Amino acid sequence: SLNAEAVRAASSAFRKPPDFHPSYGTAGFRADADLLASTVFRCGLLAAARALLLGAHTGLMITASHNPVVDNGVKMVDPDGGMMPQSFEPVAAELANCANDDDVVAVLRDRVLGAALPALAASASASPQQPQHLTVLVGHDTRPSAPQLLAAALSGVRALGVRAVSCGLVTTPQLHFLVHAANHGSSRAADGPAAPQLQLYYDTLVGAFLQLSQRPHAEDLNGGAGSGAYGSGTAERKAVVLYVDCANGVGAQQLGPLVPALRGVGIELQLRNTGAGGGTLNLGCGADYVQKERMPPSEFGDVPAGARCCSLDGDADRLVYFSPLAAAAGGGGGGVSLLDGDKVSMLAAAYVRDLMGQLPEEALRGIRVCCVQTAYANGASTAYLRDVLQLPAVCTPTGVKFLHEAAHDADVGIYFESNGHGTVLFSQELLKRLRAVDSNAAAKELLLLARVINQTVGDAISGILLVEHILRRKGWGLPEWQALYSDLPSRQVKLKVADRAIITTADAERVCVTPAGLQDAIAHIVQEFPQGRAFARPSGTEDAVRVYAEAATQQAADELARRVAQVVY
Ligand code: 16G
Ligand code: ZN
Repeated sequence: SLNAEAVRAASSAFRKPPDFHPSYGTAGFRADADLLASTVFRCGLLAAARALLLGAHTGLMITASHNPVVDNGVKMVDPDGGMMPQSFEPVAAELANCANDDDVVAVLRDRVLGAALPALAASASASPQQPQHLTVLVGHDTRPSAPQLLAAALSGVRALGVRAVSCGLVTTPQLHFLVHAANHGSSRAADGPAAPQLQLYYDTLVGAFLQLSQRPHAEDLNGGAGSGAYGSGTAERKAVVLYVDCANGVGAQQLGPLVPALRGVGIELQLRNTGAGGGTLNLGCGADYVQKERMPPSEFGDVPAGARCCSLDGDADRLVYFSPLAAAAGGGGGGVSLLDGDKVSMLAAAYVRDLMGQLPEEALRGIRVCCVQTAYANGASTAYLRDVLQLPAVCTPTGVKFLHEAAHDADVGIYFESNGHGTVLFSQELLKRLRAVDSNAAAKELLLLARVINQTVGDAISGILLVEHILRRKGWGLPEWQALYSDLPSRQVKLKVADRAIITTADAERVCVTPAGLQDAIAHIVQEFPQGRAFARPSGTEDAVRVYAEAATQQAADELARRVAQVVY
């Protein structure tokens, strides 16, 4: 069982800074990279322990996503490619906070492995993955602190006698995909994930996308009126140029294989902020910057107004589209016309709904389509969903783990946060039904879409393929997509407060429960603003309280945010 001596010895090389008290935030541990070696080492132990407990391969991703380059972080990936269950987070935090090596051993033995290890050993021969075949896959982004933290992660995994494999530089969604693939083996994965199988990732996503590109419009095939615009093959289509802001992150390299593949079907990717130009990760670029600042990123100075552009974050799990606006007379920055996660979500929802409408009734019986949003979803998108698409909507707290879980409850679960993180999940039951009627063109298209769309976690690369496919099918550019609905003007404010924990919320963060009286005060202000909506919530990633407000005009939204911030403060 647990080799306490080996764990203690390995642990002694990764001391926790005495004043550092890591907490498991919305998406794992995140902090200044210099503080994190012990945390990442212990996450290595934990990922290995979970592999032993579950008898399956697990993963670790070293990244701090859209945060500054000096930060880093670590996320745990479970055998199904999803995130570690929330019930395990307190134990992870406890392990990360141990003051010394003996405590690390004790928490690992008593709180993590517990009585399960002997039981597991007894059943090992019946288990599909014997302990010696278990692997923890470790990936990282482009941060300079990655090599040192990678070494800590590998050391943690190996201290429990589990094999550790570095997947090298990968996007977060690629790592999730690889872990899933390792466990849900194609023949290539059968011998264990010794060589990371990124090729499988590209074959799945891009392969399905290319098949979709070559197919005529489903409506045409099913005998509908159709526009005929796509029925005549790909040859005479005019090439689309898509400028991609890679945030000087890992997406730049990982988008590489897409460039020739997409060129072949008339989509020309122009990669910017690839890191080659000397730019800094997430600085003045990336999805978070574009979405929050509403400005074109660096290296976009020569991109014409109205051009089709998109922006990834540092680990390529977020995607927003935008197009630069013409600069104001006098040379002021022109801002952008933004198509955020809500717009991606509604585009996907509208399209999925169309296709579902073309399925035979027996495929649809009892099948549920649902859109998952957070309080940040623009009110106009929620109204569009309800009034135009007439699809059920669910609101969850901020954080992918909540949206993902809710989306899993439906047969098609469409979830995106406004900040661009999200995906579309298809249930096994629906896939089975679709396969049974796959002479139906819409069914075939949905089956291919389920392969284009990363089923484990939101994925910017997969998102680009999804959006480009739908736009092509509809014959739309960004203006037509933007015109699905008009966003209500909104404003976000970040407040530094003494203790953000005094604010607690309910109803998916839309209502403040404490401090007493705050919600009444907010509600009182909101009612003064036509189409007004506002909420305050403690950040899950920073020591701050965030205020969101939307209203009929930008001026009103700004004013509403200011007034709400005042009562929070
Ligand atoms: C993290 C979350 C993101 C969420 C954001 C909120 C994941 C993978 N990422 O980036 O979903 O929107 O935190 O940050 O879950 P906040 O709590 O500071 O507003
Ligand atoms: Zn990210």
